[in-house]
Amino acid sequence: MRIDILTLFPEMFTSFLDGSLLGAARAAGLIDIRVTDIRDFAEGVHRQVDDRPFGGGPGMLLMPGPVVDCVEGVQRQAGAGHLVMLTPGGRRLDQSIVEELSRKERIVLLCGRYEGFDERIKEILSPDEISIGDYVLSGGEVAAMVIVDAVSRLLPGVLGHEESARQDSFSGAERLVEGPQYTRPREYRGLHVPDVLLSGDHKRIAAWRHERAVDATRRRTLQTTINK
Ligand code: 6GU
Repeated sequence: MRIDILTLFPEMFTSFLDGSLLGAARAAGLIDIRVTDIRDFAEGVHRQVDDRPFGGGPGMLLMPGPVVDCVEGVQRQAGAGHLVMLTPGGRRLDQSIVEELSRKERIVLLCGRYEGFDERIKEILSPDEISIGDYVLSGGEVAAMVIVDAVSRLLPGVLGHEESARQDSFSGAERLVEGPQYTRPREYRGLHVPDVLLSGDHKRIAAWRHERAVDATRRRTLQTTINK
């Protein structure tokens, strides 16, 4: 898979992309990630990328020129791909959207800053607008990292342990969250690992885990409902 990240803050991605899981996957050629500075497509001595909103209001908007030129420039180089715009007004990211994105050959992630994008950017590019939750970030960069992390660990070979992605919370037909898990020691501060996990009876263990996952999912759904 190839992922292009278009941003005004390319330096935010350096340590993230070189980090353990992604760095190794990139080195192994499993995923090709490139970062492009939107400001490289700005014109004039000031290389301006943002301006005040017509009609008044706070903050600055990304101008259409540099953003559209940047997207089209990257697309000319490496093919159109699936264009994602990171914006709090987009459809809310969940594991099924992550799976959908992981099946694409190529993704372009467009990060916004300031108060948002000039509407004509959306009209011209018709991006898939995605948000990572109902709160406001100061830009799309952290959201783009969330997508790159969640998508890349689903790619064959990246995790190095395909089972662990299949068993994750929100995966599988039932979309359950994972139940409790234990490692050594068998007893810690008087708390014991459940006997069933030490039984060696894999059918019983699978049944117990499923039961705990259903319970954890039910509790979480209840809590979410209470919070609303
Ligand atoms: Cl994708 N961008 C911004 N600025 N804020 C957000 C978001 C994205 N998702 C949730 N909040």
